[in-house]
Amino acid sequence: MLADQLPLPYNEHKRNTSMQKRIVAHFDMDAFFAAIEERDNPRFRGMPIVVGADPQRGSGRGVVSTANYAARAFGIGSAMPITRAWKLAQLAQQRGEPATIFLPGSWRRYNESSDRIMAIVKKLTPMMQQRSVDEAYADISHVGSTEAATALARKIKEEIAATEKLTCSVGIGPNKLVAKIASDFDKPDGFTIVDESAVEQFLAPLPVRAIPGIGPKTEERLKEIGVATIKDLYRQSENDLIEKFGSWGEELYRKARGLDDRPVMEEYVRKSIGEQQTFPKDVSDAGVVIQTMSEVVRSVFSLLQDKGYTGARTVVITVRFHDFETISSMHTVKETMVDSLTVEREAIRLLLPFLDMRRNPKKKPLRLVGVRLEKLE
Ligand code: TTP
Ligand code: MG
Repeated sequence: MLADQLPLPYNEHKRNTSMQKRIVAHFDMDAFFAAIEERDNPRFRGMPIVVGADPQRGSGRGVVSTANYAARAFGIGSAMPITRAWKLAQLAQQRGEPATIFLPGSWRRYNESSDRIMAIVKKLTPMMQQRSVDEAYADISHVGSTEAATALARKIKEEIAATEKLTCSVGIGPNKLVAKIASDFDKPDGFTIVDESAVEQFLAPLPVRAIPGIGPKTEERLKEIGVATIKDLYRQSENDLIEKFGSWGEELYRKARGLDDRPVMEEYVRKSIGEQQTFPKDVSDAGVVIQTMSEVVRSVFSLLQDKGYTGARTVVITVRFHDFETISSMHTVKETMVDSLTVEREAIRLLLPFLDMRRNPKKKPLRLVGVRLEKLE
């Protein structure tokens, strides 16, 4: 009865769980940005590639966006400081490995590729939800069996490979949680099917970090109570977990059992476009900061036009000080801003207080500025 009053996606979901077996697929592109670079630059094929900040021969700032699997073999990975990646690449080269190629990355190409991939998934499985630039869930319960789900997911994987010349890893499970863990299980180019009856067996030997949401902090705290694998986590009582982690403990208890009833649904995706720029050195000179902000705005605005938008109504600026304190400030205007100069003016107006006593009384140098445009038209 209550179900009748719930919004449609919940009704859908209720029906799926009560009348038929629920089957969810998760697709995750392999080394996405780096794979695109490898595809688009035949001379780089097979070589270790890192996409991210400029390493400046070891004195660069910023982080690795991603590395292909050849570079991961050297220990390089996402979010690592670029200086460390450079060092690891140097060490590998000294061991006789090939030189690693560092690339700045090109969001435009990555977005275009992402759009085409998502369109393929959507065409073949309308009940899909994009999770990030290179990941999507699809509820494919309607096919009725794990075998049929496997065939459909294979078809999607093959179509992505044929049209986009990129591989992805696929996970199939009774819900989003298990599907996601499964897609991660055998990367790259993997295809992992976990039937409802095999969930606990599949999860048991995996490290707790395999559960999305468990990062280094939770991992460390779980270690304190002797929990390293999902099997160890499974053995904890719900009360003990709640005592230690509060409501997060309750979730951990469910996750260890592979339980998850979040529906696959198209989220309201907030459309926004943004970029940021880390200074080569921390900057105190207001002129330099303003100049850089203008450049970032121009670049973001041209990206916006390339994506087919005419303008935006909201400007969000971000500043990061040398000590990593990061602050955003935003403004929404009544009339859509349809030229770069208007956006620039707004962005700089928002920026100025961070360059004087108003919001920067200690005169802290800046490390980074960024701009994001929202309410796109
Ligand atoms: P991921 O899917 O996390 O990573 P990946 O596709 O590079 O590698 P994997 O084979 O393990 O899936 O992220 C997708 C893209 O998002 C990635 O190619 C680059 C970008 N990204 C960042 O820019 N910074 C980050 O910290 C992470 C994790 C990803
Ligand atoms: Mg990926």
